[in-house]
Amino acid sequence: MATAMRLSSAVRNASMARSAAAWKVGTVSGARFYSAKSATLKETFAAQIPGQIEKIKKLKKEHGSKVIGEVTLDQAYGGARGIKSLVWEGSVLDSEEGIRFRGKTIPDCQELLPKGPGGNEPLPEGLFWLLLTGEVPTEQQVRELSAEWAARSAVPKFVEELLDRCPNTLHPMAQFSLAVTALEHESSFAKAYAKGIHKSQYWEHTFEDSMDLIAKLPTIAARIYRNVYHDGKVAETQKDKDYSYNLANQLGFAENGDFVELMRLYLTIHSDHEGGNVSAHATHLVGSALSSPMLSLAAGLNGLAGPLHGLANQEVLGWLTQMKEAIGNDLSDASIKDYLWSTLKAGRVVPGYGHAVLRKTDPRYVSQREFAQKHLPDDPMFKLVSQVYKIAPGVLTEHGKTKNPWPNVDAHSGVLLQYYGLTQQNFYTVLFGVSRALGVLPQLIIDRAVGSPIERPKSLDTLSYAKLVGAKL
Ligand code: CMX
Repeated sequence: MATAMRLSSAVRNASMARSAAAWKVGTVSGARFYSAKSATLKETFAAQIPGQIEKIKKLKKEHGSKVIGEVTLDQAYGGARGIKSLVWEGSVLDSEEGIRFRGKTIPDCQELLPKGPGGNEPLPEGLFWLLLTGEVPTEQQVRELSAEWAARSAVPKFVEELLDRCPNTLHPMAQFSLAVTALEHESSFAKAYAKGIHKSQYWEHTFEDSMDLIAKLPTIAARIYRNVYHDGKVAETQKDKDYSYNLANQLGFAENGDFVELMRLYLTIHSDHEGGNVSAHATHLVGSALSSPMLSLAAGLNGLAGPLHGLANQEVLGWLTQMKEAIGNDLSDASIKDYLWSTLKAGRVVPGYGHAVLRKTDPRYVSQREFAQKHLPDDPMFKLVSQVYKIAPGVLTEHGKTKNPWPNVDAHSGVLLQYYGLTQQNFYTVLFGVSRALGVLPQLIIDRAVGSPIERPKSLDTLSYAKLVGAKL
């Protein structure tokens, strides 16, 4: 109906772009470039919208009343675990196999996505493209996306000043969330909505905001890092470099090419983990009220900052450091086992182990382990991590509580970062947050493009649940 017909000019431009083998003239940072025309990300996505809307409409019309699951009382009291009620196009998490981004495993992405100059790791720009469109971009499309993000990277002065005024004792994640919230001031979506726009235009403003937001995150993250731990000076974004290079450079680590490669891998694998995890779900939920991408992402970041979710990567390094202090150079099986039991007996969780969905070693852990085996095989902390990997699953199984005794993504990331000198673990979740934006914002754009409704599951009180199951309390 009208939604499909009223599609914005971007859709028309997209079909024109595809039919014309034209040459494109552009400017990035004042420099004109000439290149064979390839569709931009916005054009590519715009061209998909009518088909996607039709697919969903057909699916709902023909099968809308079919039952797709049942809900037990345990699930209602158990954090909604396993209840199918969210739509998330970018990735699906299999409990045994791990994550697939648009059907592609992490090794597939490492093979298929364009790499950085002279590097082996995929560029997160390519993953963003894949998550939004389901298509693997060309080298040129990815280079143009890098240039576009670099061109949009300037952070408003008042946001920089906000960060500069934060006490160093305010956790970096709280500072990050504050800065992202403050970017609301620049929101194209919020401004357009206040003026009054047609629903069919929501996605374009969401797209523009998401691109701006992502582009500014490295500078914001680096400002927090340089303010809290160094001299407060942040390098300019280099307009001819990729996103991960710029993040590494602004943090102060780009001289080491391996660190830049690590950032490419890190930002790619931490991006998306389907829709039910706290940060993805929170972004999606807040976005469903048509809050701007800035406010929606800030909500997700606040969730990521919890120790059972993203903050676990900070917790892991702290826990490993304490273990090292306690056991010294004795990395024997018995010594690691004792330490694990002392953690469990103290009523604490073993950080970096367990998962709400996964039931095997997280492939994101595996890819980081492979990176370590290649780049830092003799690092003492990597050796400790490897020993914990050998012993912890057995101890956790014997402990008998966790449904998944295997490591998740957070069990490995800190050890890689500390090896290159990024030792301030309280900062780690900010890097996770930069990456998570690349996963949750594509879905927000898709939600707005296909007209997803405001989210509003049903809640009941305990008395009502008791009645429902025929129990007397
Ligand atoms: N160490 C000790 N106990 C653990 C555990 C661990 N690593 N993982 C789970 N358990 C315990 C739970 O606390 C729970 O105990 P209670 O019954 O006393 O409440 C029991 O095992 C059952 O939990 P589960 O169903 O296996 O796991 P959940 O889905 O409830 O929770 C998670 C998943 C990740 C929060 C949990 O495994 C955990 O706390 N892990 C450590 C923190 C961590 O690494 N978080 C990062 C996850 C990845 C991410 O989101 O970034």
